[in-house]
Amino acid sequence: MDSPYDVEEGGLAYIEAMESLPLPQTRLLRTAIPGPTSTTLHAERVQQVSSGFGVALPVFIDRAEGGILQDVDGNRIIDFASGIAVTSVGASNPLVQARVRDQLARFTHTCFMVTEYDSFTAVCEWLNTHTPGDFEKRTALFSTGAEAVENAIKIARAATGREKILVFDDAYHGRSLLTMAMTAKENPYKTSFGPFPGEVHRAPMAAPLRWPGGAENATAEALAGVEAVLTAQGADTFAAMVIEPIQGEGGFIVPAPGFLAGLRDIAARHGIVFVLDEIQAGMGRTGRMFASEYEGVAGDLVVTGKALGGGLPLTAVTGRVELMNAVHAGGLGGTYAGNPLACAAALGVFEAFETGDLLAGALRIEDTVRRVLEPLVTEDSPIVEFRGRGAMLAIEFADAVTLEPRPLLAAAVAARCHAQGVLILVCGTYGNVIRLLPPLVIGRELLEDGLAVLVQAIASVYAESTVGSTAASTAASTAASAVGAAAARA
Ligand code: PLZ
Repeated sequence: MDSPYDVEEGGLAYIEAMESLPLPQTRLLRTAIPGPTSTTLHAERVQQVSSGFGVALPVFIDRAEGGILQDVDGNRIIDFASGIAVTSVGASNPLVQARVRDQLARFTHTCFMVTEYDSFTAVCEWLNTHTPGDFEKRTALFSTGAEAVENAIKIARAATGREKILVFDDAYHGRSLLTMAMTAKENPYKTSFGPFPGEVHRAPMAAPLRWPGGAENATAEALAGVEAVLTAQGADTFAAMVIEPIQGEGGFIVPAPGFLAGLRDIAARHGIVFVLDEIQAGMGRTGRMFASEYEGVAGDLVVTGKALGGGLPLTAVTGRVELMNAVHAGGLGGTYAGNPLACAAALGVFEAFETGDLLAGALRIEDTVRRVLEPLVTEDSPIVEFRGRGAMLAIEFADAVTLEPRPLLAAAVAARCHAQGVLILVCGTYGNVIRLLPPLVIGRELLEDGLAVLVQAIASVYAESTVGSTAASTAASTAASAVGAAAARA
């Protein structure tokens, strides 16, 4: 199909007609990626935008829908990023669009601290009902994830009268000053931005792959490590313990079984508020509405964001009424906190989950991806682990024997995928993890096409490096069959 930018076919009317059509859910390469228009726009960007902003793929997007990002050169790129786990219901979900359009026509903003609107209450009610935990809850809405995490700390401090915060190795909680201190990775998040707020202490994370005492001992030994930090620092001086139920930026690390429940028990024993940062893993991403459900664990406070607003900035802190109401009146807020357009979008997101089969969709994505990528983890393969849940999945590149991270392999694979029109993101403390975050609404054929490109990219990178021979031949044959399966469907 032609790009809407091919105006010869009928000028503006043609463009408008094209724009009202659904975006075809197939990958299409019309130019190199990035194409000439993106390249020009990127050059202009460099002249205007702070160089502090990086970019994973310097391509400018014209439209996005389902599993496709269509760029300004008319290329159709498979979206394995969802704007970092935001557009789970799709970047043009009609239920989200309809509610936002209606709200836009009525009013854009009042500031909830000035005059009220009931969509704010409705979003809070949904979160109070759907977050894990069979106790009375209240919710506060905010705009960014970092802001919500900071507010969870404010609430925990007000409720406990304590100051300290416990966070974990490989954690990511944001880029504001306090959340930078809570984030583990130095570069790029923290370099040159200190000093940071004090009273942030770090404990071991029960990360199975690299746990020195072996994966089977990770939970018990990490919990002992947590107790040791608390003992050394004074357990009764901690306001909050904050953890991602599956770590996101840190490398899609699924904590060893029982770790989250053990933390909850430790927190309860010491009167520490247990805070789950579900910003990336929550809102259906893992095939359950909240990732902590897999471990049967409820937070005293749970922080949500990203997919909550369906692409509009909306985040929340939800938790026990006695904590949420411990803050003095007027102590929480923000000009844009729970903006009406964002609340309308969230109500559309809830409707999408209630009417669509999206949690099952996330599990189907996991099945398909697991079938293709898990076989690549062989004894001499630099893919040392396939992990994650639902539509939050990753492969880690490292030396098969020493586990020394191989970030250059991950970067090379991502670059080849990008050139073939598949948007892949890298993450991890060592930058050696390829993560997949497709929209939950991605079609199976598109998903398989994207995976075939990924496997082919891995095989071609192996072919040019010194990767073990069985790993290389496994990748090559997996690539051949993945490509074959995708082609058979096309
Ligand atoms: N907590 C678990 O994943 C945001 C950050 C990308 P904000 N993750 C993507 C980047 O490089 O800035 C995130 C998260 C978890 C908190 C946050 C912060 O959310 O909305 O970016 O502030």
